[in-house]
Formats: sequence, structure tokens, C-alpha cells
Amino acid sequence: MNKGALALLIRGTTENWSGERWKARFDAICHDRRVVPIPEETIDPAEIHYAAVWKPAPGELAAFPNLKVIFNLGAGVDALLADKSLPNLPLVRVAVDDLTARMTEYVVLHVLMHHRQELYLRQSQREKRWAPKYQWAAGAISVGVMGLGTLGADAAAVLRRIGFRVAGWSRSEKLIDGIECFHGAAGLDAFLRRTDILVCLLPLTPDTRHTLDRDLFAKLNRDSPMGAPVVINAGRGGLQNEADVLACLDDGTLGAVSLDVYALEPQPQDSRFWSHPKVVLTPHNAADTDADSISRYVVRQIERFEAGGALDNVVDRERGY
Ligand code: NDP
Ligand code: OXD
Repeated sequence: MNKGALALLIRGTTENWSGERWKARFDAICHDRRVVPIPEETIDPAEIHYAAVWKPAPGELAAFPNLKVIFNLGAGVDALLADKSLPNLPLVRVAVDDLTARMTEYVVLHVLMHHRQELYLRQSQREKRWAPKYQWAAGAISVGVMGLGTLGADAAAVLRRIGFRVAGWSRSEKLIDGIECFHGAAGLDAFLRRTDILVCLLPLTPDTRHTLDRDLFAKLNRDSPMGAPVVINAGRGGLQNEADVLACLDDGTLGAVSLDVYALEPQPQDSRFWSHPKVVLTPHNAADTDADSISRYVVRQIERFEAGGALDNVVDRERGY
């Protein structure tokens, strides 16, 4: 009997999301299962049992009457859940070591960049100024990681290993060796008060939208050895109130930010984020999605599901992540 086909609905525009690349990777490991890029190929929609997607158009997934599982090819499912016609089927998100390691690289790079005063040092170099500033040790700096899930927990562990004082904040209570754990609304203020560098790796949900606002920034440690606190956001642009971010940089509530994600992507030419001296901008590439490891992850899950096993990393639609 024919195996149910796997539809690919990949609507990204960057090299990372090249449809041909993903199709080649899935073909190489799917053997006797058809891999069907939509809409290029014609197929009876009833033959599609699985869909691997990145930002499909609203309504596209509702066209497959025998769909059993939807695999989001990224970790964040906010764009997908915004589609009110999304079939009510198991939705699996990405959680693979490759993506986690890439995000940890980004977080460590940016925490160290601010900790080691790189913005100041590069400016001094441009001005040919030999003007070292005292460099405090990692152990003098408290990093707070918002979101202690797949990505946040790994970044926190590596920062801890480097020597930072690391805390994390999550929805549910956690116990992680070497990390001071806070949770829920009740734990937020204490978490913020001790934080010099705030790293945000939350998912974007109705509860987390615009969490990063003036009110929150004002609660970060005002006695930081760094002068003013720093914020690094690689979760989603919708987590930050962008007018507040800029105003808080201008009035000194924040010392600097590293932002990988924005409400509008790509950022428009007239955005102040491009040129603000206290902003380190990256174009939503903190953790690229690797077609090799993620196609293997999806196909492994399909095979296990067909053998009667459970799916991993199924999104809880009530929580939104
Ligand atoms: P997970 O689902 O594994 O972890 C999410 C974490 O956030 C959990 O610790 C969860 O708490 C916590 N959380 C969620 N809602 C709340 C809340 N209301 N209050 C407090 N804590 C909350 O996600 P990942 O770690 O895999 O990914 C996080 C996000 O990173 C993705 O959703 C995506 O948006 C973004 N991302 C960005 C990329 C980039 O290139 N910039 C690449 C990949 C992902 P609890 O543990 O209690 O459930
Ligand atoms: C993801 C992303 O969610 O690329 O994986 O942002």
C-alpha cells in the first residue's frame, strides 16, 4: 500500500527556506513516500497525510481532507497559530540539537559582546583612541534568561559555564542546577531586579506580546556594574514594544540592545534600529533552520507515529507554544 504523502508548504524568502533544498533533503530520506511541494506539483489533496510547513498562506492547510499531522519547520508557531482555519490536528514544532546549538552561539556571542564592551571598543578603534576601560569578570554580571525551554535552558547552561551569574524565568516552576529559577507573574520582579543582561527567548503568545516594555526595563538592575542594563531579544519581534525600546535607549533606561527579531521583517529603510548607536541589529538569523537535521527529525516522527508511537514536541494550542 502507498504511504501517505508528505506535502511541503514552504513560503520563506531567504536562502535558508529554499523549497528545492528542503525537497531534496526530504526526498533523500523518504524512500517510498511521495514528497510533494505545494503548489508546484499536482496531486489529489486526499493523498496528503502529513504537511511540513513554514509560513503557509492562511487557509492552505485546510485543503487536505486526510491530513494527520502538521510539522512546523521552525521552533516558533506564532505565525501558524494566527491562521484561524488551521486544522485541529497535532502540530509539532522543531526542537533539535542543531537549532539549539546555533541559538546558544548567538546568545553567548551577544552577551559577551556587551559584557566585553565591544560597542565602546569598536568606536574607540574607529576614532584611533587607546582608552581601555576596566573589564569586570563574568562572575560580576547577572544574566537573566526569559524562557527556560529548549533554547533558553541550553543558553543558560553555557553562560553559567562561562562564569556568569545566571537566572531564568519560565511559566512553570523549574529546578536547574546552577541556575536561579523564577517563574510566573509572582517571580518576575525579583528576576528582573537582579538582572544586568536580559536575554529573551520566549515564544510569542497572547500572554507574552509586548512583555518587553518600559515598565519591565525600568525594573532591571539599576546598580549594574555595566552602568545600564542590556536587552537581547531573539524570540519574536512582537515580544517587544519597539517605541519603548528606542525611548529607553535614548533616556538611558537601557544601555544597549541586541535585536534579531522585529515587528516588521525586513526592517524598513527608515527604521531607527538600523542606525541607533546602541543597537546591534541582526536580520532574524540567530538560529538558522538546517534542512538536514530537521528533515530527519520530521521523518523519524512520521515513522514512529505510523508505528503507533507518540509525537514529540506537540504544541499546546491553549498556551500558544
Ligand atoms: P519552548 O517552548 O521550548 O520554551 C518556551 C519557554 O518560554 C518555556 O520555558 C516556557 O515556560 C516559557 N514561557 C512561555 N510562555 C510564558 C509566559 N507567559 N511566562 C513565562 N514563561 C513563559 O521554546 P523554544 O525554547 O524552543 O523557543 C523559544 C522561541 O524562540 C520560539 O518560540 C521562537 O519564537 C524563537 N526562535 C527564534 C529563532 C531565531 O532565529 N531568532 C530561532 C528559533 C526559535 P515553561 O517551561 O514553564 O513552559
Ligand atoms: C524559528 C525561527 O522559529 O526561525 O525556528 O525563528
